Amino acid sequence: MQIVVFGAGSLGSLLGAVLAREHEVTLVAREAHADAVRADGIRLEGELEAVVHPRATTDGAGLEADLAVVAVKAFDTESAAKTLATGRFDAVLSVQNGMGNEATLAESLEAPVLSGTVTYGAILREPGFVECTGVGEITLGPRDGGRSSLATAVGEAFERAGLETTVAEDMPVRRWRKLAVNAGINPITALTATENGAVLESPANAVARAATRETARTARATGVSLSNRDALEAMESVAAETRANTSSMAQDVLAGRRTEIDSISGYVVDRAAEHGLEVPTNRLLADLVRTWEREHARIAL
Ligand code: KPL
Repeated sequence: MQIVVFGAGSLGSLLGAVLAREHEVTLVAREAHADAVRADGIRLEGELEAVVHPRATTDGAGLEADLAVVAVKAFDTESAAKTLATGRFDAVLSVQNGMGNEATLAESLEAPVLSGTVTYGAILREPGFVECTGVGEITLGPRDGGRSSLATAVGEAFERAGLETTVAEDMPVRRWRKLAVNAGINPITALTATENGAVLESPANAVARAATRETARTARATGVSLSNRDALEAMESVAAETRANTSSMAQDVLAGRRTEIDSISGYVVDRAAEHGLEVPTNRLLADLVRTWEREHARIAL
């Protein structure tokens, strides 16, 4: 299968490297990373090991492939969608954090947009070098739920490359469950510069649980059946399984980069407001991370 991976940060580079063991992969990456990949390939270390030689480019315009995997930060989705629209793909799969990305992609693209969640851990250590900090699972399917032969074909292609993949018919609830996990773990670990396991300990645990419960309540208000217990179990089991990992938002803060707070806690606040719900913990966490961004993030907001 020909696959373009759009956005070669930590997760995109990990997926691109693993997929390149079996498929013809092109990475759309920043200049230093693309140069390193063209010169020496990608070195994958940690829980998965390989050296692979995918194509790499900084210019995502006009590309054609069977599949585009979108792994850009949530706030870059709109511009990625415009660039992707200049190319041709049979399917597009978003593996991004946060909510609303698939809808943004679908507005600009004719190809069917699949939704994905990923629990693999990754850190891009330097251009051309990505560490797998945890083998997890990819779940993918049609963004509105149900079956599709396209999702099955993508799932099989991922499995052939050695990625643990489940094809699901209930992506809306899975996306909200992932959002509840991210709302519980990401802002707290970013604000306190701790690893994921910190949210299992007092006093952070009570805050993480409150943010997770509020997210589940908001999901139910939008018509998605996610119980508090299901969301809390998911948040705490991911935190336990990835105890020693640095969340993507904590990585962003440590690197002085803009975070995905708007599409995680900010998304919960906005959807809750539409349904007349108060979500004070998500509101506070969003406000604090945005305060950090205004003072420290190196890019213009
Ligand atoms: O998705 C994640 C992230 O870091 O963004 C979690 C689930 C928290 C794993 O680190």
